[in-house]
Amino acid sequence: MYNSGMLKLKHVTGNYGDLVPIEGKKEIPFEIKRVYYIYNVDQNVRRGFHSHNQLHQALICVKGSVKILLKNPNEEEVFLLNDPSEALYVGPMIWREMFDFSEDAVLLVLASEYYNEDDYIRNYDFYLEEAKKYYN
Ligand code: T46
Repeated sequence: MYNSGMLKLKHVTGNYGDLVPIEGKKEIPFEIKRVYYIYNVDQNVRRGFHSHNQLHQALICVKGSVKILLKNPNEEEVFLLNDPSEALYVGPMIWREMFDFSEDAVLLVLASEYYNEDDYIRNYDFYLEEAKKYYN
C-alpha cells in the first residue's frame, strides 16, 4: 500500500531467547524521536481514527495481536500484527484505526517526531480532501 507496509525486522534467536534490534534509518526508514506503547485495551475498543500530516511511525505488536486498518483515498487494507519481528510502517497522510486487540496485546510505536496534536487530522471528510491533494 502506498506510503505504508510491513517490514521484516532483524531477528536474533538462540538458546537464550529472541532479540530484535531496531536502529533509526536502518531497520526503519526514519530517525526515532519518540516511543510509546498501548496496552490494556478492551476487545471491543477501536482506537485511532486519524491521520498525520508529517509523522512517520512503525507499529510493532510485541505481545499478543491487533489489527490495523489503513486507508488512503484509493486503497484500504487490514494488517494483522502478531509477530514481534515485524513492523508496520505508516507514513504521512494515511488514515488508521486499531481494533481487535487481544487481552495481552502490547502495541509498541516508534515515531519520527515529538508529540504534536497539531499534526493530527481527526476529521475523516477533511482528511479525504487533504489526502486527495496529497495523492494527486
Ligand atoms: C497513532 C496511533 C497508532 C500523549 O500525551 N503523547 C503521545 O505521544 C501520544 C501518542 C498520545 N498522548 C496522549 C494524547 C491523548 O490524550 O494520549 C492520549 C491518547 O492518544 P490518542 O487518542 O491519540 O491515541 P490513539 O490510540 O488513537 O492513537 C495513537 C497515536 O496518538 C497516533 O499518533 O498513530 O496511536
